[in-house]
Amino acid sequence: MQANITLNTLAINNLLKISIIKMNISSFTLFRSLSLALAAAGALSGVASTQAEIIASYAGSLGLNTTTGVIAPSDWSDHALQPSNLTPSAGLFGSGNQSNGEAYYGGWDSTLTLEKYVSFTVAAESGYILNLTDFSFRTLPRTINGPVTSYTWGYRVNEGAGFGGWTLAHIYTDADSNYTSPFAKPWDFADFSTTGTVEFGLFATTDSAVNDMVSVRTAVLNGTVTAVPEPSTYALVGLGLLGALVVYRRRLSASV
Ligand SMILES: [Ca+2]
Repeated sequence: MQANITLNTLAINNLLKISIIKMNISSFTLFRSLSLALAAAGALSGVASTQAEIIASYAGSLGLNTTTGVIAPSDWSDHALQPSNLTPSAGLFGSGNQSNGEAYYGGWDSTLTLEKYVSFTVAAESGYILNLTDFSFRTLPRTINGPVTSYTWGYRVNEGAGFGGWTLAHIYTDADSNYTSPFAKPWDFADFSTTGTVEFGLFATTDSAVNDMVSVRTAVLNGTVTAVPEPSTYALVGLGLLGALVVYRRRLSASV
């Protein structure tokens, strides 16, 4: 962050020097106005380069309700509101095992249906924006009653009741079924930013027995949370440039 600002400062300072020489103006007022604009621009450029961090994290070993399968968030970002619990929708049922850190969800169908999912929501605090980059999901290679045939995760923004609006990613199929240890499956979706409420949901299919269970060990959403630049910051840049223009025009008329 500091390096970017320093580079910008050098570049703009050089531009300033060249401009001042060309205009043959050595006004401190001009320099002060442009410096003010530069400082505000520096503040803006610093906003976008926050380190990547965990936006929301769930683990069956932490915060698991073993009779419902609901998992409370174990970690979330500064300036994000506390994410909701990871919760099965109507039509599914959940349970869990605290000793191996797994939540179990049943009630799936043999084909994907948008009415059944396990999901959580997350949003930024007022004045902040979520910049979401990737997601990972960890499950256990065990079958309870019957095999899970696919895992699909999706996200949607500002959706209330209803089952639409999902951007889905099929992240596991039978082709991966030879695994022998717990696995994490990353989902590197196209980065996006929003001040809205984002819901992440798991959709699964099983080989048709209603009691087949999906296990969830962890679910982690990554990105950054950054401040929405305040209008006053933009206003400061504008004022600085306006001041420089006024001085420049005065000098021009004075020199005629
Ligand atoms: Ca990404």
